Amino acid sequence: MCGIVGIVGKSNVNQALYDALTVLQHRGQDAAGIVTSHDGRLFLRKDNGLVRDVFQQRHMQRLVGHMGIGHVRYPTAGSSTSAEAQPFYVNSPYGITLAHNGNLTNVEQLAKEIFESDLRHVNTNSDSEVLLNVFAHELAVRGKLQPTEEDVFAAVSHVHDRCVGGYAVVAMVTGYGIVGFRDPHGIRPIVFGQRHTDEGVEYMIASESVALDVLGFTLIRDLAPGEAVYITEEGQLHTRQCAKAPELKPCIFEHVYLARPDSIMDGVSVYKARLRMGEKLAEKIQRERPEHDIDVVIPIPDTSRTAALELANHLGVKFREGFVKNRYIGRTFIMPGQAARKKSVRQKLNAIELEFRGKNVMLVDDSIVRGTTCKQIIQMAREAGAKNVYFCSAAPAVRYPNVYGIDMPSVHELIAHNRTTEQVAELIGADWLIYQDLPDLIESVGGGKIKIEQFDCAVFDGQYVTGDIDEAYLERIEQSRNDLAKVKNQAVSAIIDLYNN
Ligand code: PIN
Repeated sequence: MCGIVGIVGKSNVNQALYDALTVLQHRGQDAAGIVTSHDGRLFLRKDNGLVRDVFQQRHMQRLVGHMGIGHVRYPTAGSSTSAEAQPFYVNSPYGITLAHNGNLTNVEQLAKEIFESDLRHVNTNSDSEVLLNVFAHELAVRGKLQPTEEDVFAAVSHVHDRCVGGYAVVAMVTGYGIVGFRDPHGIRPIVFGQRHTDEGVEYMIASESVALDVLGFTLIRDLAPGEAVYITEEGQLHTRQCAKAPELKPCIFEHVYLARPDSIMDGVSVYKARLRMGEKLAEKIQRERPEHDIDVVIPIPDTSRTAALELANHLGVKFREGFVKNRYIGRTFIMPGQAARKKSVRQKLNAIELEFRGKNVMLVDDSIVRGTTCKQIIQMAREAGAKNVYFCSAAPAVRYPNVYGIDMPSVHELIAHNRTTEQVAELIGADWLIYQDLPDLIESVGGGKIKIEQFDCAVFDGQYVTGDIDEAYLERIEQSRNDLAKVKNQAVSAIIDLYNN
């Protein structure tokens, strides 16, 4: 999962891009980058780290220009070095830079084609660099000295023909404009909006509407699946449907956990969807145990608060903040003679004992993935004196890997993979475990004022909307994860050895 932004403004856009990236920081904390264009020149700064650490005054001063794009990266398999921070750049044609949220599922075949047929070199393991080269090639073959919107849209159409997977993209064609586009299933989110200034109208493209809100832009709308928006450097806006058979099937996990609650995605308020998740959970509890003995509902901060609040309301049970989260977790330093130790949940969360002592508590989290943190949290609730610890997940059991750009552990690390609810309850140490039912989650997100019938729910049901995912593919990504983990472990051991010797 990553965050993307693009702005065509009337004055320097460096500060606005920086601010937008800080608003999108929840979508990725691993690396950040901004590229701007001024007088046909590009100015780029990208590195590993949080937005506030990557950009210093001296970098910002260099990022001049009225248009630019930015990216925050979440670590996914194959993207961990600063060379793989985005935006990516190719010099031909025109000088194109690109930032991408998602994952291409046919990247191996594309990388081969790019090298063997398109005669292009790709320098990293990132699928985003492959995507950029496909787009650049498709624009280059139009053979124009000055690309028009027709050329840009034709290139996007060819990208749709060649690329499979989830992708929301912003790309800047140096000196000409910024294009945003979304895959034909609309798996990953992307919106665009405008704001009026004394100098004229400015446009922004972003992963989430909250970035527009905070910067004073008004949301025009989401890009439809397969659609592209092209804003010229002079501020002319064009949109076009570029896919042959677009079909909206957005990733439902955005609403469960990834997106900020104050965003509107495909017309649906993430906050309201989470409230409905709480309501549906309450209905399920009432169906399954009308005589339940829950004394108090306690959210595990932060994401689950919205669902937990409504769950408590509908059950008529007290809602209490039983856990306090430390917002200022520090870095882990590797000292000579010590091995790197993972930060424990204990350092991030602390229980307020008086909310637990002698009570039957219902803890609520947005989802259970590995089950490792929720196991520790249940243990903390017991140590704080809870009589019984019940656990509610606002999402159904996560049983399958994600292949469209969410960094999920491999299938064997998913606690619910090949396990029943009772088995998971036992493993995490809950006296009672309730998962949201998938139809209820779908209804929570798609059953409000704006109706969406189909979603990518693959992590819950194993049905991949692009139709190209088989066992062999899943095995390959599992293998590459394992290889990557090995390389990372070796690197950590090497650093520790260095300190020790
Ligand atoms: C964390 C949101 N959420 C908490 C992410 C824990 C799974 N985990 C997914 C639960 S926050 S586990 O609210 O945004 O801080 O199943 O792997 O133990």
